[in-house]
Amino acid sequence: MKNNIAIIIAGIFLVSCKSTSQTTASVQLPADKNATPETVVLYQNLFKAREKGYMFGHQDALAYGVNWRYEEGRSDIKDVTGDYPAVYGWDLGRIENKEDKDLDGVPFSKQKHFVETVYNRGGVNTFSWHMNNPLTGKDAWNNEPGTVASVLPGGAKHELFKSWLDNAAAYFLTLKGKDGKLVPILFRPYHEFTGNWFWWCKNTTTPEQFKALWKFTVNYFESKGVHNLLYVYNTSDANVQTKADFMEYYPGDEYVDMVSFDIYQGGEEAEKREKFAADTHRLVGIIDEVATEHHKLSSIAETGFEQIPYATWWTETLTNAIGNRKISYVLVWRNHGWNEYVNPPHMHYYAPYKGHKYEADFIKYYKQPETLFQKEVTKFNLYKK
Ligand code: BMA
Repeated sequence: MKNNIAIIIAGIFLVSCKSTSQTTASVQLPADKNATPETVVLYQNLFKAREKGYMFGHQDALAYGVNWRYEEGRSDIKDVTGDYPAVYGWDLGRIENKEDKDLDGVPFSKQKHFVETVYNRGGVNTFSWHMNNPLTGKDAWNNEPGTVASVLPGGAKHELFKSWLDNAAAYFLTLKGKDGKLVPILFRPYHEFTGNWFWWCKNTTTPEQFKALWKFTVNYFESKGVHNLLYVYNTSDANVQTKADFMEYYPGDEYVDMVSFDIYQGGEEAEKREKFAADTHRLVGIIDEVATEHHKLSSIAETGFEQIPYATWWTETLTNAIGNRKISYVLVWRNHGWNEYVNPPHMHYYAPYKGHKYEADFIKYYKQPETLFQKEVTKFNLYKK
C-alpha cells in the first residue's frame, strides 16, 4: 500500500513536470535569453498577430519612392492606400566602414530616425545586411571561395570581421524610441544563402561553416550587450525543393526566432507566373511546417515583381500563393525609381505608387481582411504585454 502511494505520488509528480515543461514550451521566448522586455513582448505578440492576418512590409519605405526622396511622413504605400506598411525593411550595408550612407544611399542618421518613428507608432522594423566581403574588400556579391573561413575564429579576417560586427552592434544600441527603450529589430543576416551570389552562399560555404558563422554572430552581439534582436533565418527560392534543403544550414532552435525565404517573379509569361505561384506556395508550406514544428515564426522576407506589370498580381498571384498559411509578414523590395546604374537603365520598384497603372488592385489587396497595415497593427500594441 505504502509503495502504491509512493508510485501514485511519483506518477503525479512526473505528470505535473511534463505539463509544466509543456506550458513553458508554449510561452515563446526569443533565442537571446537576455532579450529586452520589449523584444520578448514583440516576439510573443507576433504569435498572436499572425492569427489575425499577415503584415505587409516595404523596404526603405519612408526614405524614398518612385520620383521622390526624403519627404518627411511620405511613403508610396501611404500615397496609394492612406496607410503605412506595418513592416519596414532597412539595410546595414556600409556600416562595416562606418560610412555615412547605406549601400543604397540612405544616410544612417535618417535611417535611425525612420526606425525610431516606426517603433513609436507601433510598426515593426527589420534589417538585412549586404555586408561587404571582408576577405577582398569588395561588395557582398563578391563570392570569393574561402571568405567565410577567413572570418571565423582563427581566420585571417576574423579581427576585421569582429570590428564590422562592433560597428553594427554600436548602431543597434543607438536605436531608441521616445520611451527611451531600445527598438526591437527582426535581424536577417546572411540572407538568401541557398543562392550563389553572396560570399556567405552555399556554393562557397559548407553547412558547418555557415552554422559557425551564424552562431558566432549571435553570440558576439550578445557579448556586446545587444539584446534587441530577433533572428530571422532566410533562404532564397534557389536550391530549396524540400524541407530538408531548407533546413540544411539551420543553426539550431536556440539561434533562430523566425524562418523565411525570398522569392521574386521573373517575368509575365504564363510559365513564369505559374512557376512563381507554385514555388511560393511550396515554400510557404515549408516555412509553415518548420515554424510549427520548431515553435518559430515565419515570413516571406522579400518578394515582388519589378514594376508590377499586370492587373492582378496582388489579389491573385500573391494572395493565392500564400493561401491560408499563417505567416507573420510579406515584404516587397524597394521603390528606387529610375535606375541608371543597371544595364539597360530601367524603372526599379516593387510596390505601387500614386498613379501606377494597377494601383486599384493594391487597394483591393489592402482591404483584404488578412492583410495588416500600420493602422491595424498600431491597435495590437505590439510592444506592450
Ligand atoms: C537589389 C537592388 C539593388 C540594391 C540591393 C540591395 O535587389 O535593389 O539596387 O542595391 O538590392 O538593397
